[in-house]
Amino acid sequence: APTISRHDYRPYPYRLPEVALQFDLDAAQTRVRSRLVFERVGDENQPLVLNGQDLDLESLALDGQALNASQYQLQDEMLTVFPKTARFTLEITSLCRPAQNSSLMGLYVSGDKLFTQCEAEGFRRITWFPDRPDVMSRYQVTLRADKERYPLLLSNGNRLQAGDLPDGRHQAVWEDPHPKPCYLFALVAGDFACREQTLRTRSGRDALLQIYSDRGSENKTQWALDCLVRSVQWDEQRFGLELDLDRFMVVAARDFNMGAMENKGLNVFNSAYVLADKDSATDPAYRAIEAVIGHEYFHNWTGNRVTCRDWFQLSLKEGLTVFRDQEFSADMLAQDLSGAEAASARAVKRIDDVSTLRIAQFPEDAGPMAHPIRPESYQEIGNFYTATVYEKGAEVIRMQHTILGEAGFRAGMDEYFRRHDGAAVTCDDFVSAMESVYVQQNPGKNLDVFRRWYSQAGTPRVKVELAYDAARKTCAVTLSQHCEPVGIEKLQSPALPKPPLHIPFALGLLDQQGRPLAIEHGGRALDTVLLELVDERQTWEFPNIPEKPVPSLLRDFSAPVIVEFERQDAELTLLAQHDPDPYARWEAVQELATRQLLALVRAFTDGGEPVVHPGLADTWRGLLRDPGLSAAYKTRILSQPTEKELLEKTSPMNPAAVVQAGRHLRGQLGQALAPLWLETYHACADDAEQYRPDPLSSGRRSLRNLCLHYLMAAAHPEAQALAAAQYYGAGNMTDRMGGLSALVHFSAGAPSQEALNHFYEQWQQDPLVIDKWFALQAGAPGTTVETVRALMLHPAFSLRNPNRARSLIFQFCMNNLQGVHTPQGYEFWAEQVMALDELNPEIAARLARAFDNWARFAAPNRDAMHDALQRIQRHPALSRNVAEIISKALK
Ligand code: B3K
Ligand code: ZN
Repeated sequence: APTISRHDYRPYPYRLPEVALQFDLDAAQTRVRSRLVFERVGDENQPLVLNGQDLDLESLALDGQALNASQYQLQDEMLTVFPKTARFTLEITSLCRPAQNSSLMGLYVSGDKLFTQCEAEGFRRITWFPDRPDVMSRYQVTLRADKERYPLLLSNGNRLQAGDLPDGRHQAVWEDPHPKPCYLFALVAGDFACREQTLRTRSGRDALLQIYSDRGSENKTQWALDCLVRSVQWDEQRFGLELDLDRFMVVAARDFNMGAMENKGLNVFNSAYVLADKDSATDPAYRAIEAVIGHEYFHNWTGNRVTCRDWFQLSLKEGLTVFRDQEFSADMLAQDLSGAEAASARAVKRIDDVSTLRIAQFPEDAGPMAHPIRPESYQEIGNFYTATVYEKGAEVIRMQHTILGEAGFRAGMDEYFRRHDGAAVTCDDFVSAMESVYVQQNPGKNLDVFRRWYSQAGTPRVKVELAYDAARKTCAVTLSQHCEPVGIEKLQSPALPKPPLHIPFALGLLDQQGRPLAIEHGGRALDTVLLELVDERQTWEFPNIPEKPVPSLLRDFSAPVIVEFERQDAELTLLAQHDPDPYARWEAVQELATRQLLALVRAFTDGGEPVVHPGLADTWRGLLRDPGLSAAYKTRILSQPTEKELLEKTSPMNPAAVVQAGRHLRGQLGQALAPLWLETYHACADDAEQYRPDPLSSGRRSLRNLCLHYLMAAAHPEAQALAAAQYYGAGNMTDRMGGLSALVHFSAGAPSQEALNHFYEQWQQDPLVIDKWFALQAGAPGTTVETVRALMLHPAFSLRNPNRARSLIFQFCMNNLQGVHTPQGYEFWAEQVMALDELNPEIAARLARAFDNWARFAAPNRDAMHDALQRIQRHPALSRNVAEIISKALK
């Protein structure tokens, strides 16, 4: 497949201000008539090139004159016509086949309904069109369909008219007043339940907010609607951004490739991010719904009002919108709190986001798919909806927020909208808007060095050196940065030296008793200073430091980097007890646990004695007892680093030893603190009937489930009975899953199987709950390829439903290290990638990335993974999506 390069961007030679579409909807065959009025921008005689995929062309007319086959070119998914005038009308009639479209891009069938997904390049599966984000048009859309089968016909904007047609058909006409690129187009047809409310926006307009779901699910949409209301209000309060529509619709779809899609005024959601009630959704699912509802709503300004010029700019909208949804979630957690309590509540969200970044993005940035947040090239854009573009992209926005401060960032956002509202722009345009504020704050400086974050891949390392001068009472802090070549950078020879980045590094200093020391910096005395590292190496000297300090580094994870600093466990223990920055305190505990786990990995690899340092249990005990810490925070700080994070730190990678080490430490910590786990378990019990998904009670539920896991890991005599009682007696899904997961993870055999059977019987009608049932088994320690193959034969399994495929196949291949890292595991994975690729290339390509890091494993695993990759590569009919992933992995 051809490689598309960022530098090859050329503006489209035509404007397309008005688009009229008419759909005769039918699952087997849908007829689309489009009427497009083009206006030439540049030189004469420029051919008009339209994209199309899996379409039949029925007719084509230019200014009312039918064109015959000699008057246009139709080849390689491109339709070319040769207009003679500067302004002309093109009328196209084409056919597409939704029922045969298993890719879930374009117009497709889910259950008995019709949905569209157009981002990034799905519109070309609906009709011939300039399928690129810099062509923005006003749409008028007429939908016609059988009235009984499709009683509800939705598209973007406002419904102008609706009425009956002959033969049991009906129609609806929609008009979207806002110009948009075609990737934001949507239509939905079918029978739905609706929950709605009107909301007065800050300028006093009434907007109708609606959540559509399958009939029978309407009792599960109140939370999503509440989240939508809070999203609208939050964007007004924090960013001064108001809803610009009379109605805002969210529709839940059972079959959906990603989380959700921000189509203008008509968001289509994976039902997993809409439906929730206490009996079927866990606390994290409630939080995820809040985040995704917020995310898609916030796109209305960051993405839709101001959109991307081309797909290389994807992080312009995604990084920024992830940052906004992260802040929204943090603000919701800290609602009604102040001071240290609010900071700690926000830190819980920050810790979760940093963990996601480290688990998903750091490995990506070190592997064959490494790319800058603004990629330089791609073969298939669908492969670049990555943790780098989204999560690292959000960190790059967050650094700008950190550097400018809240008020400065807000001023930069205001400037961004002032300059670019209604336009399709670049990442550079965003930084320039922020820079207009930065130069006011820092005369003579600019963000040139900062801009390199957009063009450099890899996770930078920041080395910290500390020199204390007891005589002068000064402390000198030296930071130096380094970033190894990654991915394709390594193939360039000679490897280009990577210039330094602009890294905001937040630092605190504690005395030897753990009390904060005031740091004099920039004429002020502060607990935390923000050092702006812009050179390869810089030193800052702080006066009046009375004793040798203990540094607290990269507070609040102020930059997406790896910190290198040599220090004793005792210093980490001090930070674990006293660091007033809740993120850095958590990080110190993670570092202690990681050191312990790596020592265990070495012991299990070399056959040494697996010794657990008693000091670690003491630290754990102190934290568990600390009355000043919230339950939600305790759950994070007392959780071991994940197997995946640990695996990244072994060389060569040794999954078996990593799994063994994790299990050993969990058992030891479980035993050492058994009475305290038990006491905390009971202390966290709530009246389950009073369920609310609020931060405090969900924090208690999460800590209670953590206690149960440690008790099970310790094989505590009461644990099994507690788990069973919790499972069978649960009053909400969080408690129920906690009990079931404890049984399935730690008690092989009858109790676990009985509970699983019971669970299936109870919940078989609810697909989202059955997804959890598959996922739990796919991730369980005893699960092998045989187990998974048997589960695939279960009548409830289907490869066609992405949620189901993710719950079983992805969960096993990507998260069950013990189960998958065998020759049979790799073979199974290759088989499933190829099977999925025939149905849904986008989903297949995600699974194809499971062993991106194969080259870092030891010999037998590495060779077997390599064989499996080659097997996929030899497959005769790979999609462009999977072909790109596999060829990069094998380079
Ligand atoms: N913008 C969508 C991405 C969908 C792309 C799928 N190929 C989801 C989101 O980030 O909000
Ligand atoms: Zn998004």
